This record gives sequence, C-alpha cells and structure tokens, in this order.
Amino acid sequence: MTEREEDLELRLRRCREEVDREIERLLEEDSGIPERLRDAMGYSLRAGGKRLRPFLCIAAAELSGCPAEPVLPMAVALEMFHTASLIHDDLPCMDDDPLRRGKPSNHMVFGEGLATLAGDALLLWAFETAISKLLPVFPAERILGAIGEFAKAIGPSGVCAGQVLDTDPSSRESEDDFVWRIASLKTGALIRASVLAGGILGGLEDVKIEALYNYGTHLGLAFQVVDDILDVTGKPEQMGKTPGKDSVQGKVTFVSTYGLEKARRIARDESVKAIDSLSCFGQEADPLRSLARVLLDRSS
Ligand code: GRG
Repeated sequence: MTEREEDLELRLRRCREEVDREIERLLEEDSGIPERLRDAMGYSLRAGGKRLRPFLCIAAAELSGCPAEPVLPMAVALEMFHTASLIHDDLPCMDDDPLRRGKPSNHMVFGEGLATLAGDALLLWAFETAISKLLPVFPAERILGAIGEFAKAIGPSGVCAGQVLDTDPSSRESEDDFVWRIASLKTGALIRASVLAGGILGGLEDVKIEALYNYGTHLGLAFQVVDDILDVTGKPEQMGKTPGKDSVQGKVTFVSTYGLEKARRIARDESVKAIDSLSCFGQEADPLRSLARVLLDRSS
C-alpha cells in the first residue's frame, strides 16, 4: 500500500467512526421516535457500509480548510438517505433482495410495511437533521445551496428517476447511452451531491465547485461501473448482497452492454477523468484523488 493509500485508509476509518458515533447520538437523542421504528432505522444504519458519501462530503469541505465536525450533520444526512434508498431498493416490489450489507435486508427482519416506513422516515430525518444542526453553524445561503443540491439529486429527476429506469421495463431504451443515464441518475447524482454539499458548505468559489461537479460526475459513473463488474465477479462477503442478480433480473448494466473487459476500461477512464477534474486543487485534494484510484482496485 502506498503512503497516500494508507492515509486514505486512515481517513476513511476516522470518517466511519465519526459518522457512526453521530448516528448513535441522533438515534438516542430523538425521544419522539416509536421504538419499533427506531429499531428498524437503526438496524440498517448500523449494518455497516463504507460511509463513502459522508467521506466525500467531509473531504470536499476540507478543501477550503473547513474542519469535519461542523459538516458532520450534512454527511450523516447523506448517509441516512443512502440507507433509505437501500432499504427501498431491497423490497420485494423493487429488487427483492434478502441480503444487504452482509445481513438480512430490512424487510426480512421488520416486514415490508415497517421497512417502507423506515426508508420514508430516514429520507425525511435526513433533511430535519441537516437543517436543524447546520443552521446554528453556517450561513443560511450555504445551507440552502447544499440542501438544494441534495434534494435535486435524489428527487424525480435524480435517484428516483434512475430507479424507475432501472426497474421499470416499460421505460427501457435500446441505445448504449441508456446504461450511462441509469448510472448517472441512480448512483452518480447522490455521489456528486455529496461533494457539492461539502464544497458549498465550506464556501468554495464557483470555479472549484464546478471542478467538484465534474469530479463527482465521473466518480459516480466509475462507482456504478465497478458495482456492475462486482455483480459478475464479486464474492458475497465482498459485496454484502446477492451477486449475479443483475443478469438474473435482466438488468441493463455496463457489463451487459459492453462486456467485462470494456466495462473495466470504462471504469478506469472515468476514474482518470475524476482525478483530472481536480487540477485546480493542490495537495488538499489528495484524499479525493486517492479515493478514485482505490475505487478502481475493487474491480480488479
Ligand atoms: C428513499 C425516496 C427514496 C427513494 C429511493 C430505491 C431507490 C429510490 C433508489 C435505489 C438507488 C440505489 C440502490 C442505487 C444503487 C447505488 C449503489 C451502487 C449502492 C451501493 O453503495 P455502496 O457500495 O454501499 O456505497 P454501502 O453498503 O457501502 O453503503
């Protein structure tokens, strides 16, 4: 492992610990949540996960010298929504997966009704948390900017749009760029919003926000291509979910569209483009650069 990769490992671990601590604190703090709902939300929030979106948000905020701690509520909000989307994605009416993050999916433990509500509640708790905890710390226009990017990324022209294209056969299109559209909406939009939210809260100037936009776009694509590759080549313990489901369900993926080798090339190209997007930053962007490199290693 290179020195930079070791540094990234350490940063990722620190971020995971901070996010996990904050999640525990919030779960304890809100006494208005019925116990069953708290259990269901807590089950998926505590089930592990790389905490990649919080890491991106914090690393982007740090580009302007902003410390991690005040940005933590935004980082946790991104993880809350991400977890909500995984709960809903696993439901029998969607991808119908009994396994997530190496454990039985939420609906397998709590039933479909409560799992649906746990996802709904996490989505809305994300906004409640971000707004209430950021307001005393950041100027209102930065909070609005960050939350605006978040909302746009996950709504009807973001993650939800991507999920419809991915799961509804009637929305299928035949062109090659369909798979790019699904990936950039279903996965890329939230990854991009994570870096944008951090950058905006940190007060970066427009040209640097644009660089983060490009970085997030390419990183999000690389991430989904790698996820598609792992569905074919990965082991259940590496993925924490059922491998091989994409082809069983007839999903349009980068592997089904281009084959394994070309998919690997696309992942590499997108990762390089992500790194190139950061040319206006100095060493302060090394964690974001290293992440794009390490991400690729997962698929080789
Ligand atoms: C909750 C309103 C609402 C909408 C959700 C179901 C749905 C709409 C969207 C599904 C989106 C989805 C599951 C995209 C896949 C993204 C992806 C590649 C997830 C895996 O992310 P990792 O590897 O997972 O970061 P961990 O477990 O590490 O967090």
